[in-house]
Amino acid sequence: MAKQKRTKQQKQARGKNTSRQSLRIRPAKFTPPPPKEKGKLDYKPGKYCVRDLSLAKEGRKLIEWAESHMPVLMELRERYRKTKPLQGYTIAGCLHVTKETAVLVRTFVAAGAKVAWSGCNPLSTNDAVAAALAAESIPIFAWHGNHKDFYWCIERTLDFHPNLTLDDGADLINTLHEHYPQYAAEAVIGGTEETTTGIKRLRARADAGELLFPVIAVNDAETKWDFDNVYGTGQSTIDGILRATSVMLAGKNFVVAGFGHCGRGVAIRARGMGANVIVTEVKATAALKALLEGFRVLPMDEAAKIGDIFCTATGVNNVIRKRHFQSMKDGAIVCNTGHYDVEINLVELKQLTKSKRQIRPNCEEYRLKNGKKIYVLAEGRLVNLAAAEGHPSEVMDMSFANQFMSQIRLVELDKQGKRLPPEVIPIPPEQDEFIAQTKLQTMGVRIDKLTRDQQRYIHDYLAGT
Ligand code: RBV
Repeated sequence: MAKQKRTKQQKQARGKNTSRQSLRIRPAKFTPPPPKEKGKLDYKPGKYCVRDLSLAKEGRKLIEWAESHMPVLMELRERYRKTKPLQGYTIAGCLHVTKETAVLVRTFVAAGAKVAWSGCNPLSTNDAVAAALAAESIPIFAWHGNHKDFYWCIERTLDFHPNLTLDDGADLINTLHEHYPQYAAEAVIGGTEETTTGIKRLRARADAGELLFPVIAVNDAETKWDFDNVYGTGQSTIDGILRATSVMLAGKNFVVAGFGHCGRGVAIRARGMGANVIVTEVKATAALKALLEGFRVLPMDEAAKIGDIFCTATGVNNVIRKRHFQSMKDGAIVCNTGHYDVEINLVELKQLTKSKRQIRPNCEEYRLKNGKKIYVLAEGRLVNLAAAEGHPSEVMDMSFANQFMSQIRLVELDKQGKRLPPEVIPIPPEQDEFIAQTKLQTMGVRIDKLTRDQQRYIHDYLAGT
C-alpha cells in the first residue's frame, strides 16, 4: 500500500490510546443494509446469512467426517475445553467455509471464544457446512457463488467487534485497515494469516510501516507450508480438475505455471497420474529445481502450443494471456489454483471469444473466433476449493492446529498485558515440533531419539575426520 494513499483518519489511528469501549465500529443501533442477493438467501440480521438453512443436517455430517480425520485439532479441543482460555475474546474469521474450517470454528467455541465468520472466496463456501454453523448459533455470513456481497459479509463479522482476526488472503485485515483504522490500531490485539498470498500482502503493508497490529504467519509454519501447500494443493487440485472435467490425465501434456510449494505439489501428483508435466517459471532457482526433479521446463509461449491442461500456481497476474490463448490447441483446459482469480486473463480470453456456454459444472466452453475451443474451470478461481472440497482434512489438521495455537498465543500474551509488535510474526519452532509430534502419534508412527552421545557430537565444533 503506497504511503501517499493513507487517509488522515488512518494516520491519526496509529499510536492513540483510547479505551476499548469507545471503539465501537458503528453506533450501537446500526442496522446493516440487506445483502444484494437477499430473496435467494436465508438471512437473519445479526445472526447469519447463508444459502439454505435446511442443509444443516447434511452439513453436520460433513463436519463429523472431518472431525474424525483431524486428530491433532480434536486433541487441542479436548485440552482447552475445560480451561476456556479464549473466554471474553471475539475472533472474526475470513476463511473458506469448508468442513475442516467448521472443525476449527467449533474448537474456538469449545475454548470459550465468540466467533463470527465469512468466506474468503466467492466460490469456496460449502452451503451445507455454512448452514450447520448457523444452526449452531455461530454468526456466519457466507454462501457459494457470493460475488456481489463478498465485502458485505466481511463487514457483518465486524459488527461483532472482534479483538482477533483470522484471515486467508488478508481481505479482512485489509478491510479493517482501510475502513476502520482506529479500531484496527486500538481494539484488535492481533491476527493470523493462513496463506502465502496473504503473507505477501501483509509483509508489503508492514514494510510500508502500515500494519496496525501483529499478524502471525501461520502459512510459514513448517507443519503448514511443507504439507498443506505441497500435498494438500497437489491432491485437491487434481481432485478439482477431475470433478470438473473427468478427463484422463495419463498421456496428457500438463502445464504447471509456477514451481513454488503449490506448483510442485500439483506437478508431482499430475506426474503420478501419468501426465507429461511441463513447468513454466520466472525464477531461475525454481526452474532448476523443477528440471532436476525431472520435469520439462519451457517458457509459457512454447508450453501454450503443446499443453492439454494448464494449471497456474504462481500468485502473479496475467500468467496466461491473449497470445497464449491464441496459440493453444483446440480443446485445451485451463485452470488456476492460486489464491486470487488474476492468473488467467479472462478479459482477454473473452475478447477472442465468439460464444460461451457452461458444458459441465465448473467447466465453461469458450468458442474462439479462430474456430478453437478452450475450457475454463471454476471461472479461473481456486479450482481445488471451487470444484472440489479443498485440501483433505488430514493435512488441514496441522494447518488449523497452527491457527488455533497462534490465536491462543495472542490471547495469552494479552492476558499478561503484553503485545507483539505490529509486524508479520513467525511461528515458534516448538509449536511446529509439537504439532508434528502429535500428528505422528495420532498416526501411530514412532521415531528415534538422539542419544546423549549423538547430541554431544552434533554440538561439538572440534569434531572432524
Ligand atoms: N485451504 N483450506 C482448505 N479444506 O479448508 N483447503 C485449502 C480446507 C486453505 C489452504 O491452507 C491455503 O493456504 C488456502 O486455502 C488458500 O486460499
